[in-house]
Amino acid sequence: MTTITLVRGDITDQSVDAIVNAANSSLLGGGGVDGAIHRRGGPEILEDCRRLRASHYGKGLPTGRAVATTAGALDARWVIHTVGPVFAEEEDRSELLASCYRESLRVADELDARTVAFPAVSAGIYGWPMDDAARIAVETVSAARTSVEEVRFVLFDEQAYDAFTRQVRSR
Ligand code: AR6
Repeated sequence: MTTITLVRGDITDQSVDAIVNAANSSLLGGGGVDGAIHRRGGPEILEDCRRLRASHYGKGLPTGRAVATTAGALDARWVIHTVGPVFAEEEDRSELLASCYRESLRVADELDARTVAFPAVSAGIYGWPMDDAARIAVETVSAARTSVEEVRFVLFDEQAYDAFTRQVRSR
């Protein structure tokens, strides 16, 4: 059984086995949670990302996939980078967003990670409406077959925290 916990705060403050990053396919960093993770985790994370690009992801990590690197100076063993879809009115990309959670948990299982912190993937710069992002996140994690014992959603602001709380309560 995986326990879902909700925390309001900064994901880079978390002490867990793996911290999930809402990255982009370049794996070379960006703004939002990605920027915060690289700033706080230090240059080792970017070095690992560069190595992964060179060895496997020259064309970029595809949307919906996930890959692990060191967590550098963060209080975690790994950062799992996943690439969320950009929200689009004209196309339903929910399955790609669900895939981010499933793939991140699959990578976590490969690493034997037992505690995993997730941000609200795609719900910032990528524009996904928070309520729907929260629904997909909670539904997908609840349905996942994984050995991860705790999935901790770390929500940066009250709106995100409230959206995730409603989803967890309605289950
Ligand atoms: N801890 C927890 N949540 C955070 C933090 C933090 N330190 N900082 C922001 N959030 P975003 P995306 C929240 O934009 O939408 C980057 O440039 C934020 O409030 O980080 O998947 C990447 O390189 C929001 O609720 O990720 C990509 O290019 C959620 O995390 C692009 O942004 C996700 O917001 C990815 O966009």
